[in-house]
Amino acid sequence: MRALVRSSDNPIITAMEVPTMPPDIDDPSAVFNPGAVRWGGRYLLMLRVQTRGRRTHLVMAESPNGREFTVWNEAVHIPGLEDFGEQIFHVYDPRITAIGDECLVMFAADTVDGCRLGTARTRDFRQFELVGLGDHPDIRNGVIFPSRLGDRYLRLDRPNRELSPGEPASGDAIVLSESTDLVEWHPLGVVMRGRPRYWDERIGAGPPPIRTRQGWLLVYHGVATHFGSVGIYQAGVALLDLEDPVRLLGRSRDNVLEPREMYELVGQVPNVVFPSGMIVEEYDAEGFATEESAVRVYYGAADTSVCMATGTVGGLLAAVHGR
Ligand code: BMA
Repeated sequence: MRALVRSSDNPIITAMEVPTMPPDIDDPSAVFNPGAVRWGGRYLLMLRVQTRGRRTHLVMAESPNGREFTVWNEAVHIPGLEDFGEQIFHVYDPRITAIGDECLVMFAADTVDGCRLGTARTRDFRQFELVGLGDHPDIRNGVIFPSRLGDRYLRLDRPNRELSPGEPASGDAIVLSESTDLVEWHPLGVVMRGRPRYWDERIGAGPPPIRTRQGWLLVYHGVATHFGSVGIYQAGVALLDLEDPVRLLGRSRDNVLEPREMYELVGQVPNVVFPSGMIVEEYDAEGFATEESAVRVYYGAADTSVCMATGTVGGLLAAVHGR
């Protein structure tokens, strides 16, 4: 049985639905890799919009039902990013975590010294406050857990390093880190590594993990790099210990979503499904996602459009154990 089933409306958002926002956004090339959250009774996505100049903008979209989205007509502005003292070329791949009465957005920021992970906070997705830009030399795929452990925030991240000579730096380990101020992060240990020669040789967290009674449910992406073509980006699932999330409890043997449809196989970067947002419909009174609950996973397809796949928490948990 498939743990995730594509929406028949895919792709649910294409570049054609992004309104013109002069002077920066006009007839953009692509929209993909969205962060997702249910907030204020609405489903919200933070889209990565790419223009013909290959410049990146973040733009919100909203929906009453998680399927039909309207893209806002103003781009996200995070004050303070422009005078950071170091040129930021792109801000992209935002992951959204609702925690307490606010949302934290963790985003990748490309600089001349590599990729950094920045954090912004918001309550309405109109006004943002920059919390900080971490100073790890090269890191990506940062996702903040939706609850704290005492006074510590937890996140999963993916340090980059040169894995093959001449190729862009990438990563093969998901690391658990902690912070009290969301600016300085300290690594606690490696949660999981890539599996050479299989579907997930290089890996990175997808959306922020979901709290279930069995553990933290994580959707992650894996890249198979051992083919002659470009890497194949797929999605899989893992389960981390609730009290000690550096402890991996299980991990799907196979992927649960891989490029198969034309909109995933062909585009700006072919052969990519990149899960970045996930919304769980139902939590019990103690804040655990119920196994019956529907799940919506939002993903970028071929770095070109936004797609959705659905399943249940129980179905994803079963896939962790390869059942
Ligand atoms: C990764 C990131 C993602 C992108 C993917 C496929 O390294 O840059 O933003 O979607 O590659 O190009």
